[in-house]
Amino acid sequence: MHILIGDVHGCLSELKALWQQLPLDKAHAIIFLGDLIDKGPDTDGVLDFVQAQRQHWPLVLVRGNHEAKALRAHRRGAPLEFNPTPERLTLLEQMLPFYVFKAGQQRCLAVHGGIYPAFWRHESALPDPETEAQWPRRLRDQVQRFLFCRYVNPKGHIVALGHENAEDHFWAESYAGQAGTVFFGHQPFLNGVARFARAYGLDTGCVFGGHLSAALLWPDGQLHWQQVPAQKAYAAPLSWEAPRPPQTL
Ligand SMILES: [Mn+2]
Repeated sequence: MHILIGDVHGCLSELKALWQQLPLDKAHAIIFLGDLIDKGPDTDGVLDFVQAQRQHWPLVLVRGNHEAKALRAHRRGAPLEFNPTPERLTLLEQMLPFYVFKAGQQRCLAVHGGIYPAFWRHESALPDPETEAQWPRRLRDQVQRFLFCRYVNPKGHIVALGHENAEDHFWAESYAGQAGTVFFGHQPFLNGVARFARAYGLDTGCVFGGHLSAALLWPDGQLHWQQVPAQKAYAAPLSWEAPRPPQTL
């Protein structure tokens, strides 16, 4: 089984509560979809908790835009929303740009934001995420956009935050399944897990007072959900985070 967990954003109490409900087993991969950090009450605690659990369980950490931003900020000496100990920075640096896996016969992709349609104009397949350091610059730039992907224009390019127009759409609405079934975070869906034809949005806005959600994906393709309500709204959503509700199934 694969267990996928949406954006934690420093919500340590909710993460610990969710953890209690998961069928933890060394044979089950647990995949975090990125944005473990920032906005919420205890990023330090979340990073230390994840680091500790990594010693016991097979964890996969997918990078979010907040982790990418924090690493960039740290490199130029800017302050972060958490105390950047060497252990916490190493954890962030080891996060993958995305993760490809198989659930039975089903091809799946775990990614923080999503895949914009124009990506497939240059590439026929996803590269190996483990070799990111050796990718050409162009490919790294293209994949970096997966971490930020929300709305796309009719040409399939990502629309800058707050600049969505009527002709633009949420990427998952038109995703044709080129990389298999996608599990993603990044876009908060406060009414619960978002189901698209070939993609599931697992950021259910815990830090905004929603839920922390996990998907339990069985090898036969069955999907179950585990959710923990937020103890409170720790942050207010920025207006651009829900420009208009994407069209889910
Ligand atoms: Mn994000």
